[in-house]
Amino acid sequence: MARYIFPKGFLWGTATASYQIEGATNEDGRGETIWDRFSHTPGAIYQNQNGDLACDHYHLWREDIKIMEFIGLNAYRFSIAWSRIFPEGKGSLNIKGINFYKELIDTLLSKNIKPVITLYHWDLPQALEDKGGWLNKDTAKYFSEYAYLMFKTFKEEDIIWITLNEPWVSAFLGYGFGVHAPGKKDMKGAFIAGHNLLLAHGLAVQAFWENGTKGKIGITLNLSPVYPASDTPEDKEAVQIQDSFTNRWFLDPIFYGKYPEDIWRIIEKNRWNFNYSSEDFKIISLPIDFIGVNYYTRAIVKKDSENPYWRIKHVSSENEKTEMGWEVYPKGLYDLLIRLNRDYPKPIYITENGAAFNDVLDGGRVKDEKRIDYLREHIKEAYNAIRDGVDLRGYFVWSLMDNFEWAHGYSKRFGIVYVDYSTQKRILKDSAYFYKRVIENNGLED
Ligand code: IFM
Repeated sequence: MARYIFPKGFLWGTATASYQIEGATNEDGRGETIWDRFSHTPGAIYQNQNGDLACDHYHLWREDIKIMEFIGLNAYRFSIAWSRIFPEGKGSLNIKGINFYKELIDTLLSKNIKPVITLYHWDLPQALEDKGGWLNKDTAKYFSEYAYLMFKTFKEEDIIWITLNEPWVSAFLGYGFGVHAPGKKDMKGAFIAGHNLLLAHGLAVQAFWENGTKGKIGITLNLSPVYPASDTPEDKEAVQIQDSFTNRWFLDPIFYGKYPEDIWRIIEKNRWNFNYSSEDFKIISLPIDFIGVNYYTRAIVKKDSENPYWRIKHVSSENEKTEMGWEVYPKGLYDLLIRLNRDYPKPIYITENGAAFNDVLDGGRVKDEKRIDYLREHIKEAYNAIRDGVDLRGYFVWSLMDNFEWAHGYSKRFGIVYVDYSTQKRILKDSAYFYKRVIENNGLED
């Protein structure tokens, strides 16, 4: 029997995000966000659903914390809605918004659940989007002012702060491919948005260090290891391009203060170049405490001369897929962690890992065996990475509960807790009981 027992003090958490769970979008002075606007645009979201009510966590958060206590979490990752603090993104602040998060944070701390707080999980105040959003460099400055206020408010608390969640997704799905808010379709714009997001991250890190905040600071990136479809030099080159575009485009500036050259060449060829100064990179690469990794699946690519921009094509494997169509590939998590440890050495938290499956509530129970298998196999690979030298400090299941899955609305369920959206009743799935046992044992036996 193999044993996978994690180091003492390892964080076992779950993750959520404000727009996906809170609801109460018009309450207590919260300002409109790009996701309110986008989700109310006909045709943008599956069945025109929106986050107006979501899981009503804004009202049910006490009950949700009780669930966290029952599962035994020692950490909880959530995000602050910028527009609850600054309804217009800047200027006058909204004390009711601060009080909401203060109560939430105090309660978590009183239950020994460490708050892991994302400052930006995609819900940009609409007032800032009206001035250009992430295409406007000023947004980075306003973000750092909001971040500074949060660091000051919670200066004495032992919090893990995450500046941004998945800036690649914000930039490319929001400004390049138009499938996320604000729904813009312009590749040059996506690269500019990405740069300003990186700058926002750096300025917030600067604010963190200047303020002498007690906690820790880092960023969360969505990362996928890339594998070639064959051993040909062409397919290996395709791997390089895909890796530079999705992984290194954000890692390299943060760790080494520069963009990967191969992508910059593609940018120039397509006349997507934008201006930036070397000063920007000094800020973007300010030291951080850790890197947050969101891992769901891997990418397999081959060369494709027909593709006008990237000359690569994604290839599907025969392996099992989740409801999102994402291949289940636990070994990819191991490969990714080993590579990060080699090329970008820093403590790591797996800030998201999980799967959407077609859960059925039957007689008050959800037997989500596939999710249990998914979690078990990924937790084992996380353990293997620690065994092989990776400084991994925590693991967060996405998600605590089913929620608003962006353009997919409520059609994809990622939670270990089932949400009956007609009553807002929470029902622990079998995976929640599985995770409870993992936490009690600080690992697995298999
Ligand atoms: O729901 C999202 C989350 O907001 C960011 N990471 C991926 C999750 C699943 O798609």
